[in-house]
Amino acid sequence: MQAEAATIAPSSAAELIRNAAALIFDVDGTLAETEELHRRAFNLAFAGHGLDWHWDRAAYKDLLRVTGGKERIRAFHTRQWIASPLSDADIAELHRIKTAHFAELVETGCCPLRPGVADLLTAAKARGQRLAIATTTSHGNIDALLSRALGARWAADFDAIVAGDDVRHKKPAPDVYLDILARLKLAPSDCVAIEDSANGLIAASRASIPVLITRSMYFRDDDFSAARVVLDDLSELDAKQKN
Ligand code: XBP
Ligand code: MG
Repeated sequence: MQAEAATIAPSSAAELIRNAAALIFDVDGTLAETEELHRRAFNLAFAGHGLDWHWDRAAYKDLLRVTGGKERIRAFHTRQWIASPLSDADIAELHRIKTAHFAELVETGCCPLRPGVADLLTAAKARGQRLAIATTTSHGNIDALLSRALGARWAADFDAIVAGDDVRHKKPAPDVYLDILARLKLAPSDCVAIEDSANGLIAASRASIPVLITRSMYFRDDDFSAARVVLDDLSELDAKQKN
């Protein structure tokens, strides 16, 4: 039985968001449901590389416990009983090809922002709140997704952006969140992290940042008991603000 979110009801979620000096957004699963595109991009890269690997949704759900695409490929490779040796350089090249496929898939427009995301970004900017991104994915993937969703000048609205390869340890380590706090020169309690996964919740919590969870496709049944609030998506905030 999963414990419910600890402290506040969704009705106070809007207040938690409004009172923060900065909102720190995760990307994959939070801003957009990108993991299906990542999964397709991995499979296209494997096929193009002559590997008979195919990650179906069940396999990918399990592999998503490993954060970082390169680390995920290595974890899968290690589990293969019979596998041709893959060096770190081989994996980096495979991941580069995967990232190119991901950008092509995003460009088709089939991965819009999740409900409530655009409205929250607009409302936060109007309130003078600062915006940041703390993610495991790459700067290239962030740019592909947000250029398509928010236009070419999307980055001008964000005060700090920290991606997976900017830090030594990816989520659930707190590195990306600690880096954001240092760049914003804010205390953790002045911020709210918006996440979708247990790894993201752990990472932000280790940086002492309160977390709002929006349930996503692959992490719906993760344990979010340490979150301040759990929503199905960010459009619930808008509904709460209207009451
Ligand atoms: C989710 C991840 C990433 C993506 C794949 O990142 O763990 O690894 O699954 O992207 P987030 P890469 O912290 O935004 O939820 O292949 O670029 O790693
Ligand atoms: Mg995520």
